[in-house]
Amino acid sequence: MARWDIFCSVVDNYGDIGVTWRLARQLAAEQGHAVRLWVDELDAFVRLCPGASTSAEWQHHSGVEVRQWPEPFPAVAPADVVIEAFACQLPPSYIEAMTDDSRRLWLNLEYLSAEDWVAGCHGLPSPQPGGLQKFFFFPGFVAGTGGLLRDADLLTRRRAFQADASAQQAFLRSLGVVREAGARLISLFAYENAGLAGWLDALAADTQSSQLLVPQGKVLGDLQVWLGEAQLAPGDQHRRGSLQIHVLPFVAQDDYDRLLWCCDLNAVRGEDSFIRAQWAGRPLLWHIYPQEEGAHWDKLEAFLALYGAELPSEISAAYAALWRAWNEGSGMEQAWLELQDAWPTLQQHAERWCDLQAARPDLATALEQFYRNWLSYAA
Ligand code: TRH
Repeated sequence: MARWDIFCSVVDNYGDIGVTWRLARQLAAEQGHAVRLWVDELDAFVRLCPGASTSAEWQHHSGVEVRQWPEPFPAVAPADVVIEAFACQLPPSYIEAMTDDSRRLWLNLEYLSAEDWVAGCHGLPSPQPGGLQKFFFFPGFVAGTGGLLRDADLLTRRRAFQADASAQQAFLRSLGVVREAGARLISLFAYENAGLAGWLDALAADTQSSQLLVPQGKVLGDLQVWLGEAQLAPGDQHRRGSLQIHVLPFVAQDDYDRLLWCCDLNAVRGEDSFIRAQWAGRPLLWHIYPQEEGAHWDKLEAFLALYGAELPSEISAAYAALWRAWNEGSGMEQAWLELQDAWPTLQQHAERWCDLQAARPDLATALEQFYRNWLSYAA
């Protein structure tokens, strides 16, 4: 057992804390490490872990010691492995204390990208003042990267749940949703998106009925406008043509997995929900986190190229067109209609893709291996 410190600065939204909280739990539960998760914004943490406190200096959940990251930073002994998530700046006093042991490993856990350059940068060292070295650890979809976060029993639990209609029904009922016979179930988690109206028009006019499940979040504003409603709240339901809309509360992180597992299509965003939708084994629609100067488009295209490589070319092109329309915020109606015959193929492909990714070491296992290699090198 080693001591691991993970530092999380909540920049925006829930992705930073979503990823680090998941990683911390996995390192504790599966690798048996003593994990401290330092968080500068506990409000975001509590949304994912509703039993937690927004103000406790320290608290324990799921085998992890969750610490408030205070300013000034207290004098603590640094852990054996130190992870700064997404290039957050470690406290200077902590860095200074890290110089006492050359076997300590310092990692910067980077954002996920399917771009080619990632494998070339994964694991590279960066010399730091005081004789320290920091290593870049990149998640990724291909050999030579750090892999994806995936709990050991995730796919077993997911498949058991998807094979159990009454468990799904009970879960959906707990959210106030009764599944209509023959309806397509879609979850919607996205940033503000001007493309929503066109998609909803298409769903409402469709011959097949759909139920759209929308947890509270940024996209509700566009939904309100489309519905012509002043204010939407969890529990609200609205019908327009073939489309039934259910507004849900923002659920705990494990329940969000169950929601994804129930649905035939998941619209997701950011980094963490994007990965969870892939593990759900169902088609997905990604609203990528927009970056300055459009840098996110390269990431989107890199993923589409990888994901679509084994699909028939016309289906891959139509699927990519839908993702581009969603991220451009226009053209959804047409892009959606052009994909209608492709769903059986996309469904099969989603499972195949999930299996392909699951055949690779997960991120926590890859981190553990990296640490062991480092120890043998540093010895
Ligand atoms: O919240 P996000 O938009 O976070 C983003 C991204 O991570 C992005 O890469 C990063 O740069 C930016 O923040 C700062 O999307 P993401 O990553 O999907 O995180 C959402 C988390 O919220 C994820 O862990 C799933 C969780 N979630 C719930 O627990 N319950 C819910 O009801 C919903 C909708 C999400």
